[in-house]
Amino acid sequence: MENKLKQKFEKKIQPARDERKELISNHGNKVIGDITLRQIYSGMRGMISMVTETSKLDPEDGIKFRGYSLDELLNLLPTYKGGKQPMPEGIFYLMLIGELPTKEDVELISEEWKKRSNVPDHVFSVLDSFPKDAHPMTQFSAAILALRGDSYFMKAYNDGVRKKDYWDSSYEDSMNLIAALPRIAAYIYRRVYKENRHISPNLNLDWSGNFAHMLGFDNEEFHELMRLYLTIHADHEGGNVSAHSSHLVSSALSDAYLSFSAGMNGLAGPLHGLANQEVVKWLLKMKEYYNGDIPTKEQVSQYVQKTLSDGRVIPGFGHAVLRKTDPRYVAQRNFALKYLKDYDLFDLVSKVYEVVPPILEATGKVKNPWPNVDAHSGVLLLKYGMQEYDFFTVLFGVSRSLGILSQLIWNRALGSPIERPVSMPTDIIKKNLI
Ligand code: CMX
Repeated sequence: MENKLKQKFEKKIQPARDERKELISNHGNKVIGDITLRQIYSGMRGMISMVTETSKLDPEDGIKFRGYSLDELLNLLPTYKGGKQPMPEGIFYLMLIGELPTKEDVELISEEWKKRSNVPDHVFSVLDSFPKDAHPMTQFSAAILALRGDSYFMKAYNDGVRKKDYWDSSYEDSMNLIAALPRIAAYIYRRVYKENRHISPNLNLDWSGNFAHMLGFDNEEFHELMRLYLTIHADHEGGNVSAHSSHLVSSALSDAYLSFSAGMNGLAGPLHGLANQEVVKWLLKMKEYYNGDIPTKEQVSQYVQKTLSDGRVIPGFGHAVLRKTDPRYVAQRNFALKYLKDYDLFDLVSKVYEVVPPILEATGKVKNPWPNVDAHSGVLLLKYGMQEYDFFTVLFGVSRSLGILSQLIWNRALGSPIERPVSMPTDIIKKNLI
């Protein structure tokens, strides 16, 4: 399979190179957006400044992967035998090749990742040297760097590989890294929370199923949840903090390990991926505040007001691009409506969904009062017994590897240049106003 996928990818390269060359030489001077002073002071919001092939985020319609909405993909991507949820192998194929996968394509990727899933012992030694209370994202990022000794790209680069062939060793690194991540993540989980009682991989399972198994969850419903979870978190176009920081670092020809680890350091921030842990903390604190009972809508409303008046954000709500309920939230809510109907924390999440948007809207400043992906993911995991919420961002990170690394392979194939925008001090900006 490896060759099949790699060969298929290789066939896509030249036409894409020609297309990019043609676009730049025939339309290179076309202006595709103006930049305002407000934008450069506001985190470059809305500024078109990079090219990402794998997915595109629409403020109203949400994420589209190679033109397909999440809703469509939940029906179109191949599922695991007897299951209903999409397999993340499928979304990886779609992002890399640009076409919908067949069941066979997906099964072959599963097999390929199994073959590459061995993690060298020194990576576990690095993890064992961390204090157990080091945040799981710190351990995750460090373990990715520890894997780097195996970088095919760095070896090829040191051996003088030609630019047009950079993609080949980057493909190898990316496939190896994706294959190793579940084992690394599961090792962190079992080390920190389960007294180092590790579970050997079950290579009869798919990527998600084996990950769930190594974490210690063999319930088939949880395996299905993992497939959904690892699919929907995979990519959110190129400008979000994790994808963009990986992209920036890889543009200096840093290999897949250095680049992906950089992205994970961005994902670990509370305004980005760490929000999934913050949501659970906030929900559980709210429950505790009301003596362990699920609060009424009025009480939720009071608690939300209190959070805002304490000068804090409501975690899991708002977005820099989206302007409606995140389709990834809806996908998880639909899963919960099927499997978690009577779960009290799902009831709380549903109340929060009703109560928060009008309150955020009334502040007059929040541009998107609706929930994002992180508002829902935590309770799904809690329901199946995964209580250790400071681990949740690692799950997000495992999934995000699919988007970031398929894009990295493309960037190498297309010879994307080093990223180097221009910055300005305020006094020069002021002079330009006159
Ligand atoms: N609760 C309270 N205030 C919020 C808010 C929220 N959920 N979302 C935005 N605001 C505030 C901002 O802090 C900002 O306030 P100031 O002007 O006082 O600084 C104002 O509303 C305008 O912000 P915005 O333009 O609507 O939002 P941004 O693009 O600046 O920020 C985001 C987007 C996601 C960082 C923000 O909505 C937020 O902090 N949300 C909570 C954290 C969260 O859920 N992050 C996860 C996002 C998804 C992901 O990446 O995983």
